[in-house]
Amino acid sequence: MLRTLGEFIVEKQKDFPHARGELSALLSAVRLAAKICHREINKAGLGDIMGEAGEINAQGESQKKLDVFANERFKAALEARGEVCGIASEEEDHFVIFDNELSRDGSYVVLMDPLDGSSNIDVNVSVGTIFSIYKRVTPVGSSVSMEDFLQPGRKQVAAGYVIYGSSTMLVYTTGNGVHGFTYDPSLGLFCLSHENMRTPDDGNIYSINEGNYHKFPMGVKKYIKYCQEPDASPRHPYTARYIGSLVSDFHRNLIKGGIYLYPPTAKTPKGKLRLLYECNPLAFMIEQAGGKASDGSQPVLDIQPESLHQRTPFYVGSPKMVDKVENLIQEFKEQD
Ligand code: P6P
Repeated sequence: MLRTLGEFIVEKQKDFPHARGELSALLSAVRLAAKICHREINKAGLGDIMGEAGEINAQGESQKKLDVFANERFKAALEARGEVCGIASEEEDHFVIFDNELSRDGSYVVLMDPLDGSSNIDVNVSVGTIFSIYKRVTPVGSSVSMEDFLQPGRKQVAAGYVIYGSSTMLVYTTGNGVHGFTYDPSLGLFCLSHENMRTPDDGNIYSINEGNYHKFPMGVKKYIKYCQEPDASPRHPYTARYIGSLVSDFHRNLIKGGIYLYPPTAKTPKGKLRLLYECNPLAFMIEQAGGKASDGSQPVLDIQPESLHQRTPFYVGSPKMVDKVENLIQEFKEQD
């Protein structure tokens, strides 16, 4: 029996704190923006062709980089719903205040990476949107401020991603399990396809850019060699899978079991990934699915953020695999 995202949200509304339709309004904004981005991403190559006549495409719209396009679409959809008083985005240097009658009394803030891995679009590889939702901590009706955005990941009330892959999926949690919806463009509907997703306790897929090997912490080097040992366990040797698109690698490992690692490197001594709108939402989701997410020494969700765009090392996936790499990082940290 087909169950749509809208129906599922209403069904689960009681799970969302202070529910008075807030969850449905928030997630319906994400749903709308996701549909619009799906449409543009799925014809990105054509966009270039249509845009050959200067900067104007066949619809008379100015050609935009898709991550800027996605940022504008999600911002507009969230502002139009009135529940959100401000957003932070990888595409915005500062947080954006929604200063209008409708949004000023909004109780929520949203942080997002509107199109993660957008450089993959040129080579037709999956990309994703990642979002994180908090209840504001400053008084409703006052102007949203930085402290509303710099909350530890443990305080998230909802989080999710959209993966624009062989199919487009919206996967989210409100703290009551992780649920996946597959988009049917012929109906214009997200349909429940993965209810209550759980990640396997252990796995044999490791996802890391081994090109940075020489600059990894010693414990990470030891972990990579452990994965490659032929007979360290019945699962060995592990399989290396690295798409170069965080949401895609995360989604595959969530379903099959595995670990994604982005350690500190020479170029990015704090790691490359952003704490607030990449790591925290995915950490919330993986914990809700029975997995773990660490910065190498503590759960990512416990980090007290200090700035909007701060980075963190990120180890996320099956709990036994995250434990193993954490233990090796701690065991060999004197050699870093
Ligand atoms: P590297 C894409 O730019 C991204 O933010 C993630 O989607 C991806 O996992 C990672 O960076 C890839 O980074 O340094 O391996 O190319």
